[in-house]
Amino acid sequence: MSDNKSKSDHETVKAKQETESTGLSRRGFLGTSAVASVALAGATALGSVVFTRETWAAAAKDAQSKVHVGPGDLDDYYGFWSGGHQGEVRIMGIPSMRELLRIPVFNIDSATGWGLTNESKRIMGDSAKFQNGDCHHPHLSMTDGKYDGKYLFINDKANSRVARIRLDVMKCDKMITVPNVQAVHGLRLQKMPHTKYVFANAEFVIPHPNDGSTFDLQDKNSYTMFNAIDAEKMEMAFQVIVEGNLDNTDADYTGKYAASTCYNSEKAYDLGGMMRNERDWVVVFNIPRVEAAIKAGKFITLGDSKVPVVDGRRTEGKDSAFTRYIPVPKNPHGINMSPDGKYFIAAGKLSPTCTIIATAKLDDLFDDKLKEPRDAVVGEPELGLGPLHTTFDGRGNAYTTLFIDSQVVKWNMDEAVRAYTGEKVNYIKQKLDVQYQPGHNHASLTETSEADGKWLMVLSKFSKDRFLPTGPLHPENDQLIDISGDEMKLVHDGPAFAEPHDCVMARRDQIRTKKIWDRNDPFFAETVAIAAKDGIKLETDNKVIRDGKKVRVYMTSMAPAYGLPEFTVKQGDEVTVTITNIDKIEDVTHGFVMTNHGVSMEISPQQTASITFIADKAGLHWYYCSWFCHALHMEMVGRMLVDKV
Ligand code: CUK
Ligand code: CUA
Ligand code: CA
Repeated sequence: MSDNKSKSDHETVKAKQETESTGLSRRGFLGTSAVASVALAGATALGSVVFTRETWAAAAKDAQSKVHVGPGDLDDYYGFWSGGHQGEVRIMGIPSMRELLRIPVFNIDSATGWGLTNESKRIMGDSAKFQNGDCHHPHLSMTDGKYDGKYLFINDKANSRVARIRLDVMKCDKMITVPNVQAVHGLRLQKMPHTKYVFANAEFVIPHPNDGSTFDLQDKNSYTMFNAIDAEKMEMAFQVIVEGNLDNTDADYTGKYAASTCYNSEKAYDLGGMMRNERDWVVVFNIPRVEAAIKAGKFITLGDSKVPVVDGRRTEGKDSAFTRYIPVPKNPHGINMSPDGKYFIAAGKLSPTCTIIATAKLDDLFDDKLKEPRDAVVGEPELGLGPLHTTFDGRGNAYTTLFIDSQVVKWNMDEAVRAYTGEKVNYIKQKLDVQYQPGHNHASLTETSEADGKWLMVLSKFSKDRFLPTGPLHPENDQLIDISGDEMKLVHDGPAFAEPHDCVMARRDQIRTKKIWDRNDPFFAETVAIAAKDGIKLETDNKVIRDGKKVRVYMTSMAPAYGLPEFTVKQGDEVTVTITNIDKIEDVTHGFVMTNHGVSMEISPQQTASITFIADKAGLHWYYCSWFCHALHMEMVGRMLVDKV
């Protein structure tokens, strides 16, 4: 982190910029007596102004009317939030900030049976053995740089996975583990001409092969890889070996380039080592060149994996065909493509700057027509302390979170580019305090060509005093800011459970969901195929099929009764209960819980769901419907008799 001297210099610059740009310094506004320092546990003292809850409540009153979505009214935007190390995706209504639904992905979910049902276990594949995940980056598929309403993709850092959610039914339908890497972190999608690839950064450097023979990260066989996944097939497309490590990523509006930040160019294993170099870099990937090499058979594979791998490292100081490394101040974090397609913007984190890389210079960069890679940089605005992520309003402004300053700074991109050439121009438009320590921020439609500059979400990592105390563990604070006018206005505090790293917002007309399931939906097609082999017609049959020690119980459900009020099995049998909900009425979801067996699942209208368990306890066991479906929902029950053997 910067030393005291450079920090105080920076503070002066900051205060000056505020006064010049907005004519209203927040210090001046509050009076110096209100200025206090807030210490962040275990970190630097923060030069932040403390607002009281009362001040904020008064200031927010007018703005609050904007977020009020009355009973029965609908929100304008869908928000998709990552659940962080909680492992799920959450659907929010914006601007009301009402939580609409949760989509279990990398977690086990008791309500829907995700991770318990056979359908979800098939989707999770080999990784179904893991009961945790750590998702950061939810992103929506695009056609022509606009959301197409098909899929949401999300990473799992904890177990190196990428999952896909179908937006028509809001269920995870594919999940893959990225081979030969550890910790899939940054994830972004190809925007043009459509989302053919999901780009996913593996963060940590590991030895290859990772067979226990070495701990050494400096060896040339220790590296990490940039990964491209075929978005439609959800299979690995290719991997690119890189120098250093990889953090965040984004893609451009031509479909040609992706760029990632690297904070550990040192390939170090500890904090001091990772901060040793004055500069790390942004690595730019030339996707058509990678594709051409693979097509020409110029690739390797690693271990058991058949995924084509190309080497994007330098050899004897010379860049590979596939990559260019652009030095940026040490330990950058977020990277974001502006909606006009002009700039990749890398956030400085340890540097108070963002680095602006012009996409117009990338062809020359790869054709070696620039004197040096830094010539692709067209701006490096000084913004404040701890810049982490940037988002855009589609009117030429960028909004960068300042983790250490606990602020969002609004700045003008073209003015920052002009300032870099020496012109006297103040690109800082406003700084707004947020509560507290923001990570990602995200403006409505910001990562599409339709960025509309209406709402800004700021995902604050600390909530401290903003909510009723909840013990040592606090919620995060997702703050909604109105950016439709010249000035940013905070309008809502939204407590969130651990830990939404990132979110996206789509216009409500861009998401088209099904009201009930199609009987031929692929989500449960394999279960339907098994039933067909048993000669079962799922919509009408209620039958028990014995197959050695395996028993398959088929029944329907229709409010308020199961097709089978009882069935009998033998102790030790492996029982699969398959239920088809023949209700056709929207919203009439049934459940199935076998008491004292760890069995629970959702069966929505026209869905088939199945779950397998061992009937290891002789006796009578009640099963019941867990989703309130009818006035006689409590009576929607049945009994399993397990014969003692
Ligand atoms: S990361 Cu968490 S605040 Cu995973 Cu996108 Cu920056
Ligand atoms: Cu069926 Cu409750
Ligand atoms: Ca570093």
